[in-house]
This record gives sequence, structure tokens and C-alpha cells, in this order.
Amino acid sequence: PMSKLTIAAEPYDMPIDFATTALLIIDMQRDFLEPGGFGASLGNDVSLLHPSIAPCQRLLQAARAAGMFVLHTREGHRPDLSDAPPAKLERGHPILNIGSQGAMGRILICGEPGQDIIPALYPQTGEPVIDKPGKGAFFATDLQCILQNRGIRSLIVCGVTTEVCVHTTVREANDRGYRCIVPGDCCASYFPEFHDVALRMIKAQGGIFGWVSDSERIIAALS
Ligand code: C5J
Repeated sequence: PMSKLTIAAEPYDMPIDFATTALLIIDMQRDFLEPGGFGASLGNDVSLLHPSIAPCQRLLQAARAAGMFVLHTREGHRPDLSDAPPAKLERGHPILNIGSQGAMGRILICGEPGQDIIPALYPQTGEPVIDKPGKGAFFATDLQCILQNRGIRSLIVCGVTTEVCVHTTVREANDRGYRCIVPGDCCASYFPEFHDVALRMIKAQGGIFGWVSDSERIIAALS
């Protein structure tokens, strides 16, 4: 694609420089999307997240075909839980705690099958995978270092869940000076009303945190 592109979006179209834009896919992990993982252990219906998979897959394919820099994140903790704050561990009252043995290995622990990314969106060689102990992808990770080294200034941020890890990451990125666009159909929440309001919050007030678009409009701009 041409270096200077315009993505149709709200609250207004977003001009991007292709060379300094990356696709950041947040936490499309088995632990959130499949039965028996962290999300299900908290009492959520994981099927509510499934409509985001196909649009995410189409966007990922288009980004790869265009040669865009792609990164993936995974929420997870060290096996000894030393990077898990007690305040995180004590909340939620799940059926299985973080670190407990579940159907896909230990819940939300780095290196376990459940903590890995779903096969439909599996990272390819050359696509950094950022393991993160928090909800935001910048906290206690090398994400900013990697983005700076590539000269990235704009981020297409998608994944799950809209109002938790996607939102936290967009807020962190916005404060660090990154221009963020969120394709709403490539995100999902266990609470559909939170998904809707989270997207409205990003684009309200003239785009207080960023832009909102969808996979179709972003793919159209890339092709
Ligand atoms: C949550 C996430 N919802 N990836 N994590 O706990 O959004």
C-alpha cells in the first residue's frame, strides 16, 4: 500500500502513515475464549467472545498481506506468581484461581496451553508476542521499547476484552502519544453492553482516547 492512508472511522477519518502503524492484537488466548480457562472460571460465557474471531482473522490476514508490523499480547504470570499482585489474586472468587490446575494447564500462567493464543490467530515468526502481567500491554513489558525501535506511532488495537485489556491498553498508548484506532467488530466482551459503551467512550469528545472503526473499513484502506 501507499505510505499515507486514510481509514474511515469515527469521530472522523484517521490519516495514517502505513510504515509507522502496527496491528496490536490483545489477549486472544485460549484462557479467555475457550471453556475451562480463566474467563470461564470467573463465571463468564466464553461464546460471547467468539464473534470477534473471524473479523480479527480477516484483519490479521490483510495486515500480513500488506506487510504491516503485527504484535500479539498474552495476559499471564510467572509460574511462581511473583509478578501477580496479591490485590489481583484475591479478587474475583473464581472457580479456579490464577495458578490453579485447570483443563488447559495452570490458569493464566505463562507457558501453559491455556495461556497461549487461539489457533485461528496464532502468531507467525517475526510477530512479537508480549506476555503481560497487567491488563494494559505497556505496564511491566517491553512493548514501548519494541514500538520505539520500529518507529511506530499509530496502533490498530483489537482483541479481548473490549472494556478491560483493550481499553486499558488504548488508554496507556494514548497517554504515551500513540494514535489508536479500534476496530469494534474485532473486539468483544463477556458483557455486550460494556463492549458498546467502551467503544463509545473511545470516540466521544472528539476522540478522547482515539478512533473507532471496523475490520471492513480498515481492510479497505490497506488494500
Ligand atoms: C480480562 C482481558 N478481562 N484480556 N483480561 O481479565 O481483558
